[in-house]
Amino acid sequence: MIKRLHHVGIAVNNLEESVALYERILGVKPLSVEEAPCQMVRAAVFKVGEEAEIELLEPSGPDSAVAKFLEKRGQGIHHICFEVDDIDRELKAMAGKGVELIDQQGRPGLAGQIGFLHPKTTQGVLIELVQPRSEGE
Ligand code: CMX
Repeated sequence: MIKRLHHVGIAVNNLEESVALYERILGVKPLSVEEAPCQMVRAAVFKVGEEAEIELLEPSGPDSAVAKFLEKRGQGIHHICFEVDDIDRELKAMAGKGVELIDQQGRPGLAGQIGFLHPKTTQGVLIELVQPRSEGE
């Protein structure tokens, strides 16, 4: 089951500059700034109200998905992410609905177990699903 919009991922060239901009826009400091080697990014996460987050993503290597995106399209919205209760079940369900999967199964990501749907079958929008880590994980 899809539970809510979890976050919007934004590709940026310079994390420090973008963090300063979003601090001014949102009026809060980021919850975290961290390396995610598995995704080849440095990421800053801001809470937006009670429900959703903004994830600023700076590539940490030239061959990363975010580096390729920046090269082709420049800075901007990179993906949207929905929270699900069971990542493997939801990925399977999406495949059953004819949506092409990038990840056949959940894998570790910034926010928990994640999986991506291919933008070519979602009208040009990269969609991530996340099953957040449970407390203490
Ligand atoms: N949103 C929409 N379309 C995108 C896209 C994005 N974020 N990234 C790439 N595309 C499009 C490209 O524009 C291109 O379209 P055209 O064929 O019409 O030109 C097509 O997808 C292929 O793009 P590409 O540059 O050749 O890139 P790849 O095929 O090598 O990879 C993708 C594209 C989406 C499969 C790859 O970026 C991927 O696997 N993404 C998932 C992982 C990811 O993005 N990780 C970073 C996020 C980190 C995090 O949040 O934790």
